[in-house]
Amino acid sequence: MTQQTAPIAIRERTVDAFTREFLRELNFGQGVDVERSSVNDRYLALARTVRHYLMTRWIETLRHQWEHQAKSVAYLSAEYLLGRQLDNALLASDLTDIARTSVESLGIDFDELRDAEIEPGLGNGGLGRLAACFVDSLATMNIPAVGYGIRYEYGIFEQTFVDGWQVEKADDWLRLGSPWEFPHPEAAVEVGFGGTTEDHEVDGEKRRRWVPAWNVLGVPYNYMVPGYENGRVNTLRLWSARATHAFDLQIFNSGDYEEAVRAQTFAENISKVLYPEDSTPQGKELRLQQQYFFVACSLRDFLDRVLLRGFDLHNLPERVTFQLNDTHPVIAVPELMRILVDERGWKWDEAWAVTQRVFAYTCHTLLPEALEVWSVELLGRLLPRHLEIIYRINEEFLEVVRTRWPDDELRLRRMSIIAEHPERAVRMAFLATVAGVKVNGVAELHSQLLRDKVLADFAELWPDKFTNVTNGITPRRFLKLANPGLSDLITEAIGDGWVTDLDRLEGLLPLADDAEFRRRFREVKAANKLRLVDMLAHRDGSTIDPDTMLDVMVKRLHEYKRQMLKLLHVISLYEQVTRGRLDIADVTPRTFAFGAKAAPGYRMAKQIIGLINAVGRTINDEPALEGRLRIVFPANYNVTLAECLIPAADLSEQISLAGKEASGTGNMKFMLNGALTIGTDDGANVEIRQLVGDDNFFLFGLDEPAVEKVVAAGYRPTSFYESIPNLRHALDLVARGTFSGGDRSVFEPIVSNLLSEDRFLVLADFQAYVDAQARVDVAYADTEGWTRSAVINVARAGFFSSDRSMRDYLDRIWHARQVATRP
Ligand code: B1N
Repeated sequence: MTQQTAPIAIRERTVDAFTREFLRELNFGQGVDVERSSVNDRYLALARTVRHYLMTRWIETLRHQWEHQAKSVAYLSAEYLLGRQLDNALLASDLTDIARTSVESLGIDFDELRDAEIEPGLGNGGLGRLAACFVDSLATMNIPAVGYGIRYEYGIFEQTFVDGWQVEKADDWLRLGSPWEFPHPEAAVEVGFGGTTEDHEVDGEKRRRWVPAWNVLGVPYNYMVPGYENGRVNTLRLWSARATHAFDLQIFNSGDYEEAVRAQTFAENISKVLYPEDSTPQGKELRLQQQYFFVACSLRDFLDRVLLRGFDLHNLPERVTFQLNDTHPVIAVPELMRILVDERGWKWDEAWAVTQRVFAYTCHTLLPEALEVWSVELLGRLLPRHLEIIYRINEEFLEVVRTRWPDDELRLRRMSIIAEHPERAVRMAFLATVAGVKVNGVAELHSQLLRDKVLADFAELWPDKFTNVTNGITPRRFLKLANPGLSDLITEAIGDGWVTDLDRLEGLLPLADDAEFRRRFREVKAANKLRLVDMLAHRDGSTIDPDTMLDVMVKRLHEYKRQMLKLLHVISLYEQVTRGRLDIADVTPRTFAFGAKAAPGYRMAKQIIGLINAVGRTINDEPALEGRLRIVFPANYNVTLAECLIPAADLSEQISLAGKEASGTGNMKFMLNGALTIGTDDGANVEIRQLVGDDNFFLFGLDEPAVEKVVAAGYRPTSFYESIPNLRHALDLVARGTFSGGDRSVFEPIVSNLLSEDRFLVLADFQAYVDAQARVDVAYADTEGWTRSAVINVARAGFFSSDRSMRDYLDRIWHARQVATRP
């Protein structure tokens, strides 16, 4: 290669220079002048202008990474729930003020441009948002890292309500153009599917190889991941599927035009749409295609890069850790084996020794139905060579088990990577555990339960393999961007170091006792509520009263998260007031906010959404409750809405059944923004409570051992129905059709489920929850005491920075080092 030239100089950071660049983008990029430009023209021009400022840094980062060949982290994730990019790019490059002044000097409304951005919703919920927080932290901490994933053409569906029922609309997020991506068709890679395996000879040696039946092209799209004011820009590389030309032509030449088009459609379907299942993946063929597609592209991409430098792949563990974000990318394990053994002719043991040292696995669940398995039939059809490799990995693994525990057939069957019932299937979590250097859970309790229950046999075999890394959230997006009022107040009090060193929030602790600080803290909260009122009015036409307590439950709809528990509490209040058993004057005025998408095929979840909206219609129309109790359920909860809703919240609902929520990350976002939590001893709630203390957290409900006991003893929900009158009255109201125009059948499945099975012990925890809500009311009535607790929550939230999570991954799993971009 010839000598490298320096990237063009960083652009002048002045309003004039910015304006020139912006106008140039409008004129030459969009082909319009200012007067005739649409909001979208202006948004695109603004985005591209900001992009230019980051470009030099990006090129420098890449060059530096190339020159130093330091150990990198390759984060493999099927989901990245990024949220809007413009604000974050402006923040990272410290251009917000310049951009605003510039755009406004042209008579353009800056905020209107920010609002024009459609957020890339390439994830379902917590798992995808976590990946987005992690890449932000890695860039901010100067860690050489690349995120790999899928560029879905349609992200998480847009939720609408029709008569209160969820109706999904396709999320065509690319429709107005996407200024943040850089396609690289010239760097496309080919991925095979289907076909057969066979023996062949290379230099007199017998080898196995895979002969795929068809190929698909993976086109990389690069996205900038700017670090916060540190001059570093990492890369997120998302793959888009295309048909290979060779393949098209072959069929086309045979005269079968329709078949050629069909093949094209097949290929492009692979990255067409995100599966909208959170926590409970369906074993769909296309999903496995997606997983293999992005993982094969990513491995090839990474290996090609290091090989260009004449790198010896035997040293791969010194060069990279592939972090597996849940089991979705686990097919990477047999893929790497295939590359090393089949393509490069390595001995099996040699290849396994390397493979075992480059992967690490993060588990995100405890629900048995969420553990991915792929039927042997499907795997064998789609990836026949990979199935053979998995069989061999399993054979050798079971030998290890046999040596350790001779004559323990039961254990062998329990631990086998291949399940035999109800059908032969590959247990991806087991494969990941066998192959990974480390296996981590995402909160202390979760990691403990992984060791003790879900993966207990493996923990007995390899105790040192298991570790914990508690999740985190990026303070850049979830405090600095989302809550400018609180950010400014904090910075005024303790300086701005907290943005990259969140433990500094501890400095706020003494201010919890400072009446003037508390007053200003409340002022910020009140202003955030007004901002929310405004947003909801524009977005959904809904009205809320900013003078009431804002009690929020936002997260995916799942029975284990127990939106029903909160709803029963609301129904019970309504029932007691309208029946005259409770004086409305004694009820703390509250706005109950819900936000939740249900997986389109999850019927019970959709029923619950229908019920929340139905109850909302009834109580919001009830004159006796006017100004006191109200439900709001804005449709299409997403990152953008979270950024407005969370800073306004007073009370954070984290009420999953203990032992079911792996971690939760919404809980951390509320805490960081000064909401108090009502919650069970579950996931990261446990750690939140330890940090803020019992006086500043409303704990209720069964803990995990108690849940186990209740279930083991034969849980009978009816006993609670019978013995708790308020619970009975609330459920009866639903059963009688009060919220469905007298039609009893509409919500019957919810009622009968709660009364017969109630898998997640809603009824068992009802009374404890209601009692805890009474404690909330008492605490809220003491305004100064409440604010004090809220400040303590913020002050103690430093631990939940995703920067800390990254440090833990570095120390416990990756052992990569920070590398300054500029020496
Ligand atoms: O991952 C989050 C945790 O904070 C949550 O507690 C956990 O529920 C969530 C299949 C998942 N676990 N599993 C998924 C997502 C999509 C999918 O197709 C499973 N999401 C979680 C971050 O650790």
